Amino acid sequence: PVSFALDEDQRGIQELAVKFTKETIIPAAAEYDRTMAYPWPILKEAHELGLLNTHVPEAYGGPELGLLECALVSEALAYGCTGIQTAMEANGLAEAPLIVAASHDTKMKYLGRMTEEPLMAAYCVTEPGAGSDVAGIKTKAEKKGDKWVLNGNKMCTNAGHANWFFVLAVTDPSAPPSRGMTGFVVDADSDGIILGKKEINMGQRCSDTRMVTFQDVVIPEENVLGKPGEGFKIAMKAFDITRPLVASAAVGLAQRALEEATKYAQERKTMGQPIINHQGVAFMLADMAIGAEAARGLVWRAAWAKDCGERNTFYASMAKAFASKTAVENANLGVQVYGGAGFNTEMPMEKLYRDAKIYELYEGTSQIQRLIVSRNLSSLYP
Ligand code: CO8
Ligand code: FAD
Repeated sequence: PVSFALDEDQRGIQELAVKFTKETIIPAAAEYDRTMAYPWPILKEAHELGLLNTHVPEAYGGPELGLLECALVSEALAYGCTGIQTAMEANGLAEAPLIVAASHDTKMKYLGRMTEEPLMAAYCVTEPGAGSDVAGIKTKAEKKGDKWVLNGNKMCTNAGHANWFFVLAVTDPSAPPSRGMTGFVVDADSDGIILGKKEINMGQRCSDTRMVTFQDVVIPEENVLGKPGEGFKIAMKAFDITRPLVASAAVGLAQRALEEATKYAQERKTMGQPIINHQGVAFMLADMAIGAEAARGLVWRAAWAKDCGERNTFYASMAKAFASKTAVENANLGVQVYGGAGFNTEMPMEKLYRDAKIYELYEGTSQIQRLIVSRNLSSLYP
């Protein structure tokens, strides 16, 4: 039966994440934003509580939560700080290709260690010359004897703190991209890995984005995920897991903006009234509430489809596009409700405004989500 009521286990994990956000993330968020320091102490605590690596299967020490449960966690954490949550979610993204395609031994080795210790990992697909166009990546890996040799540049989250990388590389330039690329797990301490400087971003500033250069990095054959040539599809299938979660984080930000703005509108007075009594302000709040609720509904739809074992690409892209737009709109309206105070760095809305924009960019831009949605339409409605 279809139900919006969460069961006891779902409420339990949601409450755990909400409590952690309230007690640990929210008090620290502004300072991490200011210093841009990587939030290690918070990540360690989250690991201890089981809030990191939430979709890692039980066989490898993880909680093996369904995607809907992972979405509840993502929304709750992102409500507190999307910079910190992005660092956490980037682990989930790096792990997703392994969950999709790695052998038992590879999962045991690389997912197992993530659950044993508070370690971070990174998903390396984007390059300076190719982001939306994954088929256009240039990083290549060549088979030499029983090893692979990797060369190229990637741009990714968590790079400076990763224990290992998922890397997508061209292995057969003569094949079409969807059959000529291979996914690898690469240990971060391998020779030939050069880390670039931390990028200074508009928002989510404690999250670590940087270039990684692979120069003749030697990878053992057992670190190939699936079979050579399957990498492009593995990278895409990973997004079916993670786009609903990134969308869910955008909902967390949208919800935070709504709640902060609603509180402020009841306190702030103009023309002898709390501003919430002015219809012009109340309608902005109403739009924010409609957006957050609708976006959450799409996230749950996308997560539910995956949990039912269906291909959810279509809904994952809808959820990602809509929730990102909602995050940006709610942050914008939130600043408007705050008036001049919304522009002040000591008020929460300014950070939400800066943090929101990335949702329309990473994990596939809003244009790419529309491309994916639109490509499904003619077969759905012939
Ligand atoms: N599942 C299975 N197969 C798939 C899927 C899928 N989801 N998607 C595509 N395929 C298959 C197709 O069926 C096709 O198969 P075949 O060749 O057998 O017919 C093949 O793959 C090629 O597909 P397309 O023809 O659709 O390939 P295109 O090159 O035309 O287009 C996209 C593909 C959709 C444009 C693709 O390149 C894309 O998704 N681009 C966006 C890239 C992206 O999202 N990058 C994000 C990088 S990660 C990131 O930003 C991390 C952010 C921070 C992390 C922290 C989280 C909070
Ligand atoms: P481009 O692909 O150059 O796009 C430029 C513009 O053109 C965009 O508006 C885009 O929507 C539009 N466009 C492009 N192609 C089309 C089309 N066919 N139709 C319509 N419009 C189109 N990548 C990773 O692999 N791993 C990570 O961990 C990661 N983390 C990131 C963290 C941050 C903070 C940032 C900023 C980026 C990160 N990325 C990561 C990269 C991110 O996924 C890409 O920036 C994103 O996919 C867009 O690619 P691009 O920047 O090359 O833009």
